[in-house]
Amino acid sequence: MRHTFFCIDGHTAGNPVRLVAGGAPLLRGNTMSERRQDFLARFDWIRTGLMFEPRGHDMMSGGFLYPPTRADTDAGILFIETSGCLPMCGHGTIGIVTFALENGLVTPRQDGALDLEVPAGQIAVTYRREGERVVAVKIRNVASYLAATDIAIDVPGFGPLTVDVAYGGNFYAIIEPQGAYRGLDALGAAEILRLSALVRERAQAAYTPVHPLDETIRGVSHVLWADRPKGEGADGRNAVFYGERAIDRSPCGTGTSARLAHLHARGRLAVGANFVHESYIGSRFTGRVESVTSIGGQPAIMPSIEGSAIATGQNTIFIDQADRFWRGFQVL
Ligand code: PYC
Repeated sequence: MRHTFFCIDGHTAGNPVRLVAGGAPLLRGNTMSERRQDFLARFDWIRTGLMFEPRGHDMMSGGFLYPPTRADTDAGILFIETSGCLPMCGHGTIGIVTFALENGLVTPRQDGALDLEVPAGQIAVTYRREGERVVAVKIRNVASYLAATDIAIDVPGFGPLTVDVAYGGNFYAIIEPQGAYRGLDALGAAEILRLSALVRERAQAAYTPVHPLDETIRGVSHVLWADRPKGEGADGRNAVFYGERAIDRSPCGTGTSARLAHLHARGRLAVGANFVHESYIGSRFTGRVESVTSIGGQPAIMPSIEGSAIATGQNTIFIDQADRFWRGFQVL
């Protein structure tokens, strides 16, 4: 049996986005969170087939557009990635919205704005066009909060670290420069990849976060190495580790949201202040604490992230069960 998927490939600030514009399975569920569970139970082979080698790679990431489940939204997004189906993905949303609008795959109820459902909740998007191109996408993300502070972990061969855990659509272990961690350039990509898996495992063993409103969102899935800014006009820099071997090439939308919540809760970022966040490769998102709120009784913020994406081509992909590697594989 050969399945065909029509994709628009591209990147947001350097990180890949594969919008699967044709071939999405019909899903059961009254919310995108329920549809996510249904997809994971019945169609995870589509994710692994499209994200893993040989059709994808360690950083591959993307998603599907679905009809909305509510009358007051325009569409739903289901994210797929090497590590699973994320509750929310910022760089993915910027790419999917850009490619969908540029190709007429979604018709906004109001020009310049989209209300979208994602598994983590509802997000509001505004965008700017120049001719045929969408040149900027701003996401008002889900409520984000600092979940735990000062978790002491020991990383063998590296030393002790103190990490905080914050939520911005996924749960992040956040490490600021300290002790043996002297900054991203001193650490380097190979060490970030090697150490992050250990940090995630140890942070997760010490503290397993669970979202107060959706218990399917649980666990430290990402690691954010925070650093001082490098380029002119930036406020901070980061490297986000996800999956088993990926450093986000973008500044990471949910990571930036978690970092904004972290800095705000620590009294280091005011409501209304912009925070220009650089990625490991120097690309940028502009984040902002839009307002304060609470979630499950704990203080939270409403963050926004703005960035842009570029389509690199159309890609018709076969998953053919005659192929020994039809489900994809990872080399770990
Ligand atoms: O932009 O939210 C994001 C993201 C999550 C994992 C990779 N990018």
